[in-house]
Amino acid sequence: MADDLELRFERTVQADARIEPRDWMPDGYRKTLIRQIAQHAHSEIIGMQPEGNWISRAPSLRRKAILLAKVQDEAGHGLYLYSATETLGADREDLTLKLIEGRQKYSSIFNYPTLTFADVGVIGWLVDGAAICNQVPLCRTSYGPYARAMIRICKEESFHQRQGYELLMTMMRGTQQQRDMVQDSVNRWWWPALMMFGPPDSESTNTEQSMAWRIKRDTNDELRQKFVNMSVPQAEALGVTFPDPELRWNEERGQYDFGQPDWDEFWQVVKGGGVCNAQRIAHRRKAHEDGAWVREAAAAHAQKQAQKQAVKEGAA
Ligand code: FAQ
Repeated sequence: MADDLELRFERTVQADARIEPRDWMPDGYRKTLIRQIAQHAHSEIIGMQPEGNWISRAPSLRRKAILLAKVQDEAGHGLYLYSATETLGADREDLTLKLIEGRQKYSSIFNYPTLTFADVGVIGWLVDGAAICNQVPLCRTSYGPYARAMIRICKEESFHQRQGYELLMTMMRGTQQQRDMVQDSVNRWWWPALMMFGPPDSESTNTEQSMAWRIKRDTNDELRQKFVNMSVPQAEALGVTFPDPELRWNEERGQYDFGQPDWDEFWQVVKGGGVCNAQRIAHRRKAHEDGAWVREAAAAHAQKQAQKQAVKEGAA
């Protein structure tokens, strides 16, 4: 019986069909999905902070409205993803506690500060750009609810990327000071954006198994290369450069060669030692604590509704 279930699971995965919440799945598959989807959800929620920092100081009403909508979209992405973890038996409250107690990770990228408004554009272009590169293949991930959430998320991320690029094009057509702000921002975000794809394949602990289960469809290095290939022509069109002396077209490979990010810095940020880690978690913790009364009110309302329903059914 157990063998039959395992065989059916393997066949479904190999046929590129979807595993659904009520299907049998190996424990490791369930755990891996909860780990990855929860980290992804936490990233969307913590990822609201760096850009949220600029909502009250956006340079025009138009830019403020765009930024507000983008940050709200990220909240929505977090919620779709928490819902996907719930289909696997995870508890949202428990995941939130794991995040604020530092027991679950979120993307390293959100531990860097946003120093100027150009950072809003560069996050849209490079951070959402890297997210899209990573997430488009996840629309074909083997777990149905995650794959379906990713389709919607990718559509919205692609709008985010374009709004970032449009903001940067506007700044590049402005004054020399604005162009300098854009270049400075690109210099600060380029390497952290490359780190978003995770450690080099040789150091990645999860890739092999995740690819065998078709949760991940590409390795970290493959996606990083794709992102570099995609970003260089965009930088040229914009009129900025990337801070990498090793970056050059390799005719033989038909791809760009590029240098490696500082992996010691990456691990330090992942372990909580980045510039903004403590601030991001403290902010999330406060928002969670401040929202306790809303959750209590919602739970009390749900309980009351259930009681009313029970009385109604008893009377019928
Ligand atoms: N940061 O074995 P691997 C967004 C950890 S996009 C922190 O290679 P895996 C949109 C990894 O968890 C950002 N930790 O791991 C947005 C593992 O530790 P563990 C979120 C990282 O899972 C834009 C260890 O290192 N996107 O939010 C990072 O196979 C703008 C070894 O690594 C996703 O999460 C990192 N960068 O591959 C929002 C996409 N990289 O868990 C607002 C879905 C690795 O064993 C504004 N996730 N680690 O303790 C994935 O595709 C994968 O999980 C990877 C990592 C590619 C991130």
